[in-house]
Amino acid sequence: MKELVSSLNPKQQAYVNLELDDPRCGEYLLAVFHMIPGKNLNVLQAAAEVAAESSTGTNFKVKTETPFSKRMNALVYKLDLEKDLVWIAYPWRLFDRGGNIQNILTYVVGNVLGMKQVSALKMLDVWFPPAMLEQYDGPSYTIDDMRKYLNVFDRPILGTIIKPKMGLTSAEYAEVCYDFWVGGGDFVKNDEPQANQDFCPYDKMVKHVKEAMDKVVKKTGHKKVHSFNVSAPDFDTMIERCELIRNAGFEPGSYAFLIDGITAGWMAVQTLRRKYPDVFIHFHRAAHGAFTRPENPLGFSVLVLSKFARLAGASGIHTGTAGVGKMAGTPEEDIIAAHNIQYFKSMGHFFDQSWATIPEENEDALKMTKEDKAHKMILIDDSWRGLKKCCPIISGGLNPTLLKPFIDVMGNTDFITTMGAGCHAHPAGTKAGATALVQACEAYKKGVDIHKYAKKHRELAQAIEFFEKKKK
Ligand code: CAP
Ligand code: MG
Repeated sequence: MKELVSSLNPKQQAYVNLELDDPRCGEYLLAVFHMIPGKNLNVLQAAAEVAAESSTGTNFKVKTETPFSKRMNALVYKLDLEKDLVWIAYPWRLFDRGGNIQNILTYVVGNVLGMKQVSALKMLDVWFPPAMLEQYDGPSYTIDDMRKYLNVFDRPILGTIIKPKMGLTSAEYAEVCYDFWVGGGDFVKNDEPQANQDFCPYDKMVKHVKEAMDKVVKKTGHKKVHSFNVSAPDFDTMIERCELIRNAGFEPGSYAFLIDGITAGWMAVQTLRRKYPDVFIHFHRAAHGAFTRPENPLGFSVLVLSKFARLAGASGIHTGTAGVGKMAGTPEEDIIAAHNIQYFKSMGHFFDQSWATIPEENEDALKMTKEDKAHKMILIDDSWRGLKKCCPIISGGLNPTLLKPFIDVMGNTDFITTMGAGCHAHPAGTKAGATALVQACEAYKKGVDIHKYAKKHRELAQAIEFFEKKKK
C-alpha cells in the first residue's frame, strides 16, 4: 500500500485518507465501488481521480482552491485490492440542502461513469448517516396505509399490469381492470409506457377506470386500488394528470401515482412525494438495467437504486423477482434490496443501514426495533426522525405457480406483486387468472401445495396446467 500512496501526485493526495479515523462519524455519506483503473493508472490513483471528480476536483489541481473547499473533498478511505473495491467518504455538506436526490447522484454516479481513468466503476452500496436522514423526505403513504384501505393483511397485495402493454382503447382497458378486480385481485397498475396515447386518451382512461372500480366495489364489497402512470413530458402535465385523477371522484387510498423514476427522473419522484404525501408513490424502474445489470461494469446496484428511492420517499419500488420471474436478477441482489427498503435496520452488501436516529442509549427502543421488522410499532408516530418503510413491488414474468417460490426466497409477504401475462395469459382469461392468483395465495397461507389445492380450485388447476407446461 505504501508504494501506491507514494505514487499519488499532489492533487490526488488531497482525495485520499487511508487513516480516516471515523468514517461513520456522521459527516459523510459512504459509498463502496467496484472499480478497475483505466488509462495506465494504479488503483489508488484512479480511486483518487474518482473521489476528485465526484466531489470538488477535476483533472488538474486548480489555483482557486481554498482551505474550506478542500474540506469538501471526498476521500478514498479504504481499498480491497483483491476484490477491486474502493470505499469513498463524501462530506454530505457537499449536497444541496433540503434533501435533493438527483444532486447526490449527479456527484457519485455522474461524470465519474464517463471518466477515462476507470474502465469499470459501479456503486455497490451506500450508507446514509443518521443526521443526513433528517434532511430527506422518506416515504409518507406506505403499504401499511394501503393495507388498511384494502383491509388486506398478512399476505402480499395481489396485483396485475394490464396487457397487452399498449393498444387497448380506454374502454377496453377498463374492462380488463374490471375482470381482474372481480376475479379477486386487489391492485391494477398502468404499464410503464401508458400515457396519453391517441387510441387511449388519458382523461377517458381515468374515467372508464373509475366506472369499472365503482362497479366492482359495489359488486364485491371489496376496495380496490389503481396505480396511474403520471409520467409526462413536463411537470405541469404530470401535475395535471395527478389532479385529473384526484378530481375524478376516486376516494383517497383507491389510487396511486406511478412514475417511471429513471426515465422521468428523480425530480419527478420527489415532486410527487412532496406534493402528494397522502398518495402511494409507485416508482417503476424501467431502464434501470442500463446501470444495474451485472454484465454492465458501470453504474450502480439494485440495492443502491432502492435505497435512494426510499430516501426520496417512494412508497414502493420494483426490486425484482430474484431470478424467479423473467427479468435478470438474483436473491443476493434483489432480496437484499427488498429487505433494505422494508426493514428498520438492514445489512446491505457492505453497510448496515439504520433508517432512523434512535439514541444508542435507548436500549429498549433499539431492542424493539430489532424485533419489529415490519414496523408495526416503530416510526409511525414516534418522535425519532425515522424514514418509513418502502414497499418492494415484485413483478416480471410471474404467474400464480411462482408466488410461493418467490415468497420462499423473499422470506416475508409484505410486498405488492403484479402479474401481467401471469393473469391475462390464463387459458380462461383475466378473471380466471386473478382467481387463480387468489387461490395460489390462499394455498400458501394454508400451507397447502398448489397442486393439492388445485384439485378443488379449477382456475388454479388451469393455471398450473398452462404455466407449468409452458415452462417445459
Ligand atoms: C411485467 C411488466 C413490468 C416488469 C418490470 C413488464 O409484466 O409490466 O414492467 O415487471 O420489471 O412490462 O414486463 P409481466 P421489474 O408480468 O407480463 O412480465 O419489476 O423487474 O422492474
Ligand atoms: Mg411493465
